[in-house]
Amino acid sequence: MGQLISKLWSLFGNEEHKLVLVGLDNAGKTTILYQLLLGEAVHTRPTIGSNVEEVVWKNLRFVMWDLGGQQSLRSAWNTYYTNSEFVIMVIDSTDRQRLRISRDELHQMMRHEELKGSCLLVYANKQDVKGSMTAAEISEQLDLTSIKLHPWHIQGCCALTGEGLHLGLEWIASRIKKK
Ligand SMILES: Nc1nc2c(ncn2[C@@H]2O[C@H](COP(=O)(O)OP(=O)(O)OP(=O)(O)O)[C@@H](O)[C@H]2O)c(=O)[nH]1
Ligand SMILES: [Mg+2]
Repeated sequence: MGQLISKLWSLFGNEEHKLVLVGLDNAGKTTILYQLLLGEAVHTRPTIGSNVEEVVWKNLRFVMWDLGGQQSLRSAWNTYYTNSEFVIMVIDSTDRQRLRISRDELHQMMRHEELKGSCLLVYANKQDVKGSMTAAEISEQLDLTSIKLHPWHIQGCCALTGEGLHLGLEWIASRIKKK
């Protein structure tokens, strides 16, 4: 009975899904959050702490936590992990030099006890910039295939136009349906 009610509840779109948006500073996390919320590119400043917004999409309600990515702020990411169903890691596809740092942050993060059972979406952002790395290249450099305990997916996107962002959400929706 309880399960039936919770299924009906989710069908009516009342269930909230918590997501955390992480990635290095300047990756485009805040731009993505507000592109999803407002459908436009907003002017951003480096995030100190976090932004949180409720994004409703196709009958799904997401509570999205956008975390500041500067080095000094990354150690606080884990304080947001509780009950997160999805991790969205945003990569600046033009930032070849710091991809190793992203890889290390990502693998350390996905080992965290509180993210057990979470799914990982990687946005390869800034695909509009000429010469940016492809999603396949980023996938390889991040060593995504070594992540066996979490379902993962990588999606190229451009937060300025919104291109690719909804394809990422489609994957998230498909994971929710599988639960
Ligand atoms: N060309 C291009 N620029 C982008 C894109 N997405 C974001 N930017 C720019 O990248 C810069 C950083 O974007 P933010 O969204 O503030 O980055 P952030 O990841 O939230 O950074 P922190 O808050 O410091 O962690 C801004 O100047 C954005 O306009 C994109 O898809 N293409
Ligand atoms: Mg930000």
